[in-house]
Amino acid sequence: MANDSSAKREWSINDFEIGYRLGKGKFGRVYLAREAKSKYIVALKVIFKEQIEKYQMQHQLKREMTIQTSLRHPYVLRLYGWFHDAERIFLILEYAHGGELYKVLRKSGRFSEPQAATYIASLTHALAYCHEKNVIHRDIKPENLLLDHEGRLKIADFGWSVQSKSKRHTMCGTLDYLAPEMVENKAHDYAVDTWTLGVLCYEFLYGAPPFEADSQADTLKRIAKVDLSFPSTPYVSAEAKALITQLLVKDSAKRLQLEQILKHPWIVLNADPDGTFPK
Ligand code: VEK
Repeated sequence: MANDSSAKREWSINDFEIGYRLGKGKFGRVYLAREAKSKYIVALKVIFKEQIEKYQMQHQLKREMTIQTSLRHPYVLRLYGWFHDAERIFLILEYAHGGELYKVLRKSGRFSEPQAATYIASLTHALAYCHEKNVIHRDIKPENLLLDHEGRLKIADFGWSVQSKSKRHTMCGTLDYLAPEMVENKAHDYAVDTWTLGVLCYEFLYGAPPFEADSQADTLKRIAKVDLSFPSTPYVSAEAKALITQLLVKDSAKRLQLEQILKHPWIVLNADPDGTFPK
């Protein structure tokens, strides 16, 4: 399973010993499982075809599978392969022993600056890698982030991600007639993930997202206004607030770029270069 020579193998449910359920979602379930021959531990995601068809999610699922299979990065959860039977689709995923990041966050309330900076740096590395491959995740949130046995962050769930064709491939002809918003379009798309880093950084440090409100309509209003304020607490440094302020910028072209995040003093000072965070 771990080595690439097995990548082309055709799998079936008989190759796996199924363990306890790790989670349950609208479209299926995730189980701890072990490949019978190698004893390699994986997370087996079981998706019901009927549900996928009912909600017309075939294209989205196929996109998620294609994208996640093509990504190889220490902070991106691996999708090793897939197979199906008459009713179900099975995704063979990397097992993240540390479980869901949001549970760790809810349990501890908020993270220390070194822990928060380590996760933000790991996410930035992973997103820079995804963007290099023209993949925009678009749905980074604590529920989609897992931790491995060493506390290393893993982006899971590429359900809402898109692979934008690079401008070089889509437009071979003249660029002279392009409007500025078209020229800037790609950078804008990618900046969606950068905004999310600002939201997450805030949530990691304060324990709640920055634009929380009583109703969804009010959250949207707060986002549109960038109604950002920092509760007074001695736990969050001026450097951390400066980074968040440079990420949560309405004009996407003015947001800090991923490379600049990695050079930011707060990250340089606080993030573990190995991305590990012991319990
Ligand atoms: C369908 C569907 C989605 C979910 C929610 N959730 C997704 C992430 N899952 C896990 C995956 Br994929 C890989 N490794 C995991 N390790 C854990 C874990 C370790 N200790 C506790 N947990 C929960 N979860 C993982 C779980 C399910 N459910 O169905």
